[in-house]
Amino acid sequence: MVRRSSTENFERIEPFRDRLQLVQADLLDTMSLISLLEDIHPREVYNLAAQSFVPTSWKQPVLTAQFDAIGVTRLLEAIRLVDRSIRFYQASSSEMFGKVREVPQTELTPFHPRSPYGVAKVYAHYITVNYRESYGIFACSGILFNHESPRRGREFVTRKVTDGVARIAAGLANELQLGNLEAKRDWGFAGDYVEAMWLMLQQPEPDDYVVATGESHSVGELVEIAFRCIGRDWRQHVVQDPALTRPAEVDHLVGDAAKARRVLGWKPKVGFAQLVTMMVDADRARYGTS
Ligand code: F7E
Repeated sequence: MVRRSSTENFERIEPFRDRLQLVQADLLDTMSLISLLEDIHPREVYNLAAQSFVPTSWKQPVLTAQFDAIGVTRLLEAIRLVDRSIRFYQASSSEMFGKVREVPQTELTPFHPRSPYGVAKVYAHYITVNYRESYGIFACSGILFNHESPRRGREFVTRKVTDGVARIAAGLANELQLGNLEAKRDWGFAGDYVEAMWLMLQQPEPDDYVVATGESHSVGELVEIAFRCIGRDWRQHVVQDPALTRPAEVDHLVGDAAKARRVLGWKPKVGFAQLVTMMVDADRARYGTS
């Protein structure tokens, strides 16, 4: 499902466009969701739609809530009205843990979101749980820690770094501006995480799961590994820009995916250094310098 736009923005799904049927509807328009479910009759719905860039959520907090929080209620209402047997996956986020109450974070760790994005995702998580408990809908909330790949948007830190490194290697830039280098994240490979999403909807009972690698690294470590891939010292190129720091930061996230491992039989296959290298290689290939 995609939103209508006068200019298409399908770059990241281009390689498999011929295997997809794209249909139009909008999370801001309940009737469009109802019509779509009636037309398609899906067995499973994966809600990955969101205003997902955390800094923008301070600039557009109401729109973020409309998409990321109320939009989920609209979709669940559409499922309730059209066909309660549709299985539903909600893309919940480790940003819900925010100022963490315990390390590592599990399905039972209390939430303390630090951005309008995180707050909206907490609402979306609980409305998913509530439609499961109220109407018996097979609704699952996957609490996914940061997941990355060469298809990641260039504004997120992993891709910003790997794209920046590839541009420097190609002689197109000399400097990379970043914000907080101390923040730590549990970064995994998106391909592994999508498998966990699918597994959640194949179980006999709906439930909520943390999906994470259990390892955390700082933005500084990410930068160091990425620059090492092109044989450069990051200190010669990285400039810190205070404008890129956030009004309230999430300092340290690390997840415990023991439940996903036990119940779903899931475990990540791609490690952190391998992920960064994969992303640098893909960006270097784009600039023709690999
Ligand atoms: O920031 C720091 C920044 O924007 C990661 C989304 O998919 O994962 C993502 O949220 C860290 C933060 O992702 C820059 O301050 C330093 O501490 O890549 P990010 P995120 O905010 O963790 C979660 C699970 C989601 O659900 C979200 O939708 O990196 N950082 N310097 C920077 N971040 C950015 N973007 N740009 C910098 O220049």
